[in-house]
Amino acid sequence: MKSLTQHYQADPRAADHDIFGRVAHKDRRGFLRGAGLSALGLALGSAIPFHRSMPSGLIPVGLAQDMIIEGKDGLTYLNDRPVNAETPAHLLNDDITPTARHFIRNNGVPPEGVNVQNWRLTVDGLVQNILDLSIEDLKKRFEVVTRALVIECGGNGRAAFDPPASGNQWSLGAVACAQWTGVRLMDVLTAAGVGEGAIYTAHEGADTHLSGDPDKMPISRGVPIEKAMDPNNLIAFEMNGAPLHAMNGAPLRLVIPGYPGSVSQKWLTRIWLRDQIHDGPKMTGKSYRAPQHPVAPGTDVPKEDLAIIENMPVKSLITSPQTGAALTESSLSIHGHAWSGSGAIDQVQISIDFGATWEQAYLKKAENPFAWQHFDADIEFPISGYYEIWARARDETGASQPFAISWNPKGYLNNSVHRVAVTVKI
Ligand SMILES: Nc1nc2c(c(=O)[nH]1)N[C@H]1C(S)=C(S)[C@@H](COP(=O)(O)O)O[C@H]1N2
Ligand SMILES: [Mo]
Repeated sequence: MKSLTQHYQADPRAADHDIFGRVAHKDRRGFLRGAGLSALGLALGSAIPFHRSMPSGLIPVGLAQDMIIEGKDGLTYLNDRPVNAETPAHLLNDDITPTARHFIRNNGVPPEGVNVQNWRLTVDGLVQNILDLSIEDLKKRFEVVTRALVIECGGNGRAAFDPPASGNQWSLGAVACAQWTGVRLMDVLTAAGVGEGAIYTAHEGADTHLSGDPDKMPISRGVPIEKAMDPNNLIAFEMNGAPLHAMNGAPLRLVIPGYPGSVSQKWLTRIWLRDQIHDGPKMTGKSYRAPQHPVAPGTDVPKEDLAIIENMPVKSLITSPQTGAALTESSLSIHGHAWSGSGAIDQVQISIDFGATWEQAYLKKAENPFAWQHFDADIEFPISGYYEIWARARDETGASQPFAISWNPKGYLNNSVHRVAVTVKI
């Protein structure tokens, strides 16, 4: 049996055509029919009796989950080209996210045949000295540090938007906190000498555009110089004590915590200092932008009213129990993490009565700035029945999590209260 991945590896255009029909490469929402359906049946190893009821563009779960990426485990695949995979909340229970459980968000095709020895990073643009560094140079010239840092995709939680927002339908798991080792971005920029007039960085990576066009980059974002000079940002070459995973940017990437994950360029080859806000792919238009003021769900917000997303909002995730759990005891320990792009978390509260009353969770201090903080709480269910466990975090700026999604057109920044449903039969 040929997997969807193998099919795509062998011939992506043919695979698109077979699976999505003729409109495939531009718009995958083609109707599955004719040759497409029989190819699908072939790939699945059996016919699809109810194919007439299949919504257009649907990838059978039997195929999407058939992906195997070495070194990854338990992820839910949203797409296979580009690869996008998130981690179910209950598999994010570790204090430090194992590499196997770190989500993957690709906009293009990862580079192949990566050679660590020959890898170069160029730092240029408005700098006093252009740098052209190997990974060995980075290790020799700069202090090597290890930090636990949260990376969260700006679109994490998009699946809950109503009306829906287009883009990857992430539920809760496009977030992770791995232990990253590398050199400080600040130290490298200082060595290059930030030139007068430099206000923004521009990041480039070695991945290629889905179209195959070598002149197009899948994504190139940047941050204001003040953010770039934050000592917590890393140019990382290790993840959890081992070389980076191929899907998480091997051999070199940026980790710029606190901002949307999209600024943390993977397969990093160039940092370019500019005298204007960077205008690379996914920096312009409506990408990674949100209205500055709340808007009613479904509002068509003009471009001028959208601002580039900077600090990610305060958020928490319950990692135990798992939603849907059938519990047989009245006492339960709850576990999870909380984080914010704007500083430490100072409180996490738990409710099992739909927010009528809240109990303080025990909150650990962060291992270092921009690491997530773990919380635990012991609760008692009074009687058998259906419960929702809710968690709500507050950061040191006083910001807390809303109940409703603050809707925006592209489905970013969903930090609404996490709700886990359980049944209790004592
Ligand atoms: N070169 C490159 N860097 C990239 C991306 C990409 O597609 N190409 N995706 C970005 C986005 S949108 C996110 S959320 C993070 C995800 O990092 P991860 O895949 O290691 O979880 O990488 C960012 N860096
Ligand atoms: Mo992202």
